[in-house]
Amino acid sequence: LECPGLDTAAGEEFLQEVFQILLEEGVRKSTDVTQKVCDWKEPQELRELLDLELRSDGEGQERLLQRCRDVLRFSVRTGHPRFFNQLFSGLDHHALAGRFLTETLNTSPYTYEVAPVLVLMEEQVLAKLRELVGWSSGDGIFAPGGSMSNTLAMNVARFRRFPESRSRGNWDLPRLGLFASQESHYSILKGAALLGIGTDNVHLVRTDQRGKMIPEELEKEIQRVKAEGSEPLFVCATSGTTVLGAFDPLDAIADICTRHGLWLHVDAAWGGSALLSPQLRHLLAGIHRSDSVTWNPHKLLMVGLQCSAFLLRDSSGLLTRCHGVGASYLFQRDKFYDVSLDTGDKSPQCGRRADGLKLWILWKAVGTRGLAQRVERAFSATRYLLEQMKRREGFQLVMEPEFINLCFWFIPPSLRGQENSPEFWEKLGKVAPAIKEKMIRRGSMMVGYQPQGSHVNFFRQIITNPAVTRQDLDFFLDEIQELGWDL
Ligand code: ABU
Repeated sequence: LECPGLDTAAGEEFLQEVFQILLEEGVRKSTDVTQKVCDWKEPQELRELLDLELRSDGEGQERLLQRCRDVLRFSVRTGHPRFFNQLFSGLDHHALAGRFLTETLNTSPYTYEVAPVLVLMEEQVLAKLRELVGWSSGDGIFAPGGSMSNTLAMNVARFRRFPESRSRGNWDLPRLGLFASQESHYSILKGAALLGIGTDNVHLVRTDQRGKMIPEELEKEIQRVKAEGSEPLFVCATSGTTVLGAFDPLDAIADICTRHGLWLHVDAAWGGSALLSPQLRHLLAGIHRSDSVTWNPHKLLMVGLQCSAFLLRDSSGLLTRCHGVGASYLFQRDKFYDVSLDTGDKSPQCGRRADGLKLWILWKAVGTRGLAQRVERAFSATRYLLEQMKRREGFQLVMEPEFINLCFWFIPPSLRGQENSPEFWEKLGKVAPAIKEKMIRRGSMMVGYQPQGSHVNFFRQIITNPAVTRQDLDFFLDEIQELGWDL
């Protein structure tokens, strides 16, 4: 113990090298359109290439640096302008700086004393997001992803109606009813299971052709569930469904919730960022009438995984009353500063990532206007792609996009003209997986596909990265046509 057990000089030298690698391979090369999006390897080949075994002795610096390079080389380049696979993509340099800062600080924003800067930034960012929702006061906390934010909403809703359930559990509660659309995120089911409410008590409300919840169907479901003796509690409306990008009619749903005294949560994980744009915020008209909102800036705003805000209209301390336990070693009431800044008890987590910092620094860098432009650019890029798609042979839309989700089939020449044959749709359902396999093996681009309801597999193209240019979008269409031509 006479001297430190860490060689800080060697550590710093190592980090300097790692930063070079990060900048060159992780930032520059990963966002360079002339590079591949991915370098596909079969799992066993990749295991061997990575030499994953953990041994008794450590390795030297050169070997470790090579390992860092390998991580970057064999990982998918989600910052690449031709990565369209998820609702997140792209690499924002300011937000990445925020992520570096967060990692370096290595603290939890549960108390002001260990994270003074981060607590204040979180407070500021949450207040700005609430303001965009239309609330001048309220509460909130960052959660580890939209699924957890949605689950927090259900938990707080249950607590508000049945405060005693916190201590007594579910055993003497009535059978509760939760409502969300057929297109809602799967986290509503997961959350119901996790909270002991039960997936059977999630009632999936019918949607229209565009994937929007039908308010009359919600009303009917509520009546039906009541007649069966359950107690309706919570409605989750979705602003930007995962696949189709549908926005539920919030005002009509809010009317129903008011009439029945139900908690209205809006899962705006994907579509929330449209609130920044004066030309797109109408998609969420009525959101200010909700009780809570999930909004994931890591998606459309390119903040980096993960950054999910759970926003609450209540400003009476409901969040802390619902989740708080007041651990005496963290949340001492006799501290010398304003202990309302010890926000950790708003969350069921203890250790928590400081996800507000990267959004704060990005917001400082580009301003509210810059964030809005980011959303509008993604919207315009989708319109460009849509127009081009309509001019080309073989592309068939699942529906006209309302937002950024562009859903389509590619019909190879061998299937054209057979649209009325009984096997057409079955054969078409095999096209997207086949094209996807080819593009991944080639490493040229990545785009997601899925079946949905009665629709066989179709592509869901998502553009969130402002680095994407017209050339990338033309390339996208050329590549789909080329890869699908001889299927
Ligand atoms: N929360 C679901 C997002 C998954 C996707 O990127 O499609």
